[in-house]
Amino acid sequence: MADKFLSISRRTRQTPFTPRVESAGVQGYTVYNHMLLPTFFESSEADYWSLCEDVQVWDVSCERQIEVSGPDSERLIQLMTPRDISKAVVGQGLYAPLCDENGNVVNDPVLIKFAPDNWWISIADSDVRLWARGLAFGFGLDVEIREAAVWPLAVQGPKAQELVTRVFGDEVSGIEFFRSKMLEFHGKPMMVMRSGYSKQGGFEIYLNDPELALPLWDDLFAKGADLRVRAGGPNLIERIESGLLSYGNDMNFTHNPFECGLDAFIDLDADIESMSLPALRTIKGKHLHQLVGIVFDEAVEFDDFKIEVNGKVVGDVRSQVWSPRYRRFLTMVMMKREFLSANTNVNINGKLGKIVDLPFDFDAIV
Ligand code: THG
Repeated sequence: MADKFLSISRRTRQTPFTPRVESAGVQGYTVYNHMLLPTFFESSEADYWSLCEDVQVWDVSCERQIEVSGPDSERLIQLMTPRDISKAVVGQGLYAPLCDENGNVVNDPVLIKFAPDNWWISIADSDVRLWARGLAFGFGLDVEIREAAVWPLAVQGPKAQELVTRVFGDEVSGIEFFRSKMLEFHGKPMMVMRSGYSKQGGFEIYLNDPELALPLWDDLFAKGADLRVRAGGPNLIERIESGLLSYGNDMNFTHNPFECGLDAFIDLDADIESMSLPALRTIKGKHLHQLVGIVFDEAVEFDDFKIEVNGKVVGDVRSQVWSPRYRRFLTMVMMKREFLSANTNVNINGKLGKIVDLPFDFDAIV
């Protein structure tokens, strides 16, 4: 489908950074959690090289923070995820699927233990607040649930640490992966976490005062000029090469975490109260699909995103991109496991695709 203009209204919420995103020359937006998310500035490919070689500032305000506070907050978070959160420390982030009573994926957020009775669910694109409020009511939990007045700004790329240090000081280098510190900007403490939706390294600054949005953006650009800082956004090429999943694209509420390859984030044997664990223990090993990579030497056009073999649909193309670095066409496909057990290739209109595990192992592919 060709790109169209997006009609913007109050429902497609802007962010405190939008004025600067606009003046930086944004060319594409998507809508994520009912909020604008910039997709590209110069071009997807030019943005990709800038991200991999220098440093970028991303308005990821749309990673909304669903704040759960009160005495039952940890109990509610644990009910929602099959990942054991009991050992998390304050300031830690945990990538964790949220799963329903059937074991299906509701969202794949970063969970943040902000304080002992205060958790933030840094959500992907689905309405977690509604589900959380329904669960809290149904289970009779003593919690408050709201969307926090917080707008994350990501700084990503090999020069991200240098840039964030120039703005927030030397304490930045001591932040470990998926850990955070409260650091001051204009006298106001904000959470700075070593995290972000790329594998190029970097940080996320959780802006908690909209008045400081433009000063923060401007400071990053003033101090990063010699680092060739650019505006960017989650980059399709980079995230597919890196095997980062995108909820709503690669998987949705009809898939379970085994099908998505999220096994590492499920503590099947943990003695925890998680509403999806009974179902997940039953499903494990018997799931019908598997998200895999299929690699082609040249771009392929799919009919209706379906992979058909001998007139039968064996897979569903969820994401695809041309990789300029590896000069391969990379697809992420939800395949029938039955087909995978007997095949290592597919043939689409005469083009041979090699089926591989995710994340892509380019040493083996190229
Ligand atoms: N940052 C924050 N919130 C988010 C995202 C983010 N919410 C939405 C979306 N992105 C959630 N999706 C992901 C997917 C992967 C990762 C983070 C968020 C990720 N994974 C690492 C990996 O796969 O190597 C490590 C996970 C771990 O070890 O815990 O970083 O980007 N705030």
